[in-house]
Amino acid sequence: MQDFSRLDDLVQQALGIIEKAGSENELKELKVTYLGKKGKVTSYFKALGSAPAQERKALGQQVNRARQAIENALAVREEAIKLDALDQKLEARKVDVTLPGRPFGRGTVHILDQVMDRILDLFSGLGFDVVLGPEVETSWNNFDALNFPPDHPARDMQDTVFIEDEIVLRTHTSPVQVRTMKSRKPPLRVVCPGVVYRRDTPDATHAPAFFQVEGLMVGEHVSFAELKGTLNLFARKLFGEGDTRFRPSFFPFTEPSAEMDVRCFACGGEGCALCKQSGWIEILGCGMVDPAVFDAVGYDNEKYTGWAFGMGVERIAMLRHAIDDIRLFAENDLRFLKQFV
Ligand code: 2NM
Repeated sequence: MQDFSRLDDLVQQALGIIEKAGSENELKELKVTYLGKKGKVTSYFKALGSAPAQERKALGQQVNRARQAIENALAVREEAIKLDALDQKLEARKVDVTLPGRPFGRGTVHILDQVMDRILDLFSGLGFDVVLGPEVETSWNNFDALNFPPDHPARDMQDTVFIEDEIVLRTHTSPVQVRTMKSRKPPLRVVCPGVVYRRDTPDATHAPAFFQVEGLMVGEHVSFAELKGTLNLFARKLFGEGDTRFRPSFFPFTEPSAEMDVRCFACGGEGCALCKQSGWIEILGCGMVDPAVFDAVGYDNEKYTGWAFGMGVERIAMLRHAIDDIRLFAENDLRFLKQFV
């Protein structure tokens, strides 16, 4: 027979123990101890049957309150234990926001891209569109449309990489201009950057793949004076305020054709190793587009004239930065690349 007068003491004792429980497992055991089938509080429920009938209701309510109090205490303690565990977990992997960041190894823009970007920026500023095209080309786009005669030495397998009979790796970016002329009407101004391929044995000044920028302007009354004015402006922006000169030259796709030189920026024209004692440095080839090219792309060559130019980006970068071997650009040696940040 249970002594109901001791139930309150039992509850007080239980609350004290639950308060000090350190784990969820301990709580589970305490729940069994007090509220389980053979639990200490449960035994009071069992004893109600033999209590005097007139007291049974009040005693029943007392036991219910006891159970409720213990259930509440268990729930409160369980919540507290869970929060403690979370706190410990967070504390264990606390982030110290005052630590300096881990150094982030940043790359640098490749020197060829830097030079290319400057060249393209200058021409963009003059209203030229930047146009790209494929590196695998038809020989028609690469040679025929550009007025290369059928027996021209550049068409030889010695000089050009052939993919198939009439398919080549482009030897210049001029085929991009051919494509542009076939798809647009004059007037137009475009610059075409990209890789080109030639069958050369690599040495300090030759690479089998290198970068070019070519430019083309077509319209009515477009003259050699604009060619000179534009390219002079370009050379002064890139190489400084020195003189320039144009020497007669030859290209299949231009007539007349010229080679453009700038005053040697190393010696000022006195003569030195860089300019091979000439006082001048060659930077690009250019000329008035041959009417045969306009014929090939379907432009009226009585109505339209144009001029074009082409330059090797490696060569410009080598001159500007005193680099003496073209192979350095493709070797990915960070000691070389990091010099041009
Ligand atoms: C050069 C020199 C001179 C040139 C010509 C053309 C085209 F497609 F309009 F005919 N594109 N590029 C050209 C002219 C390229 O490179 C030394």
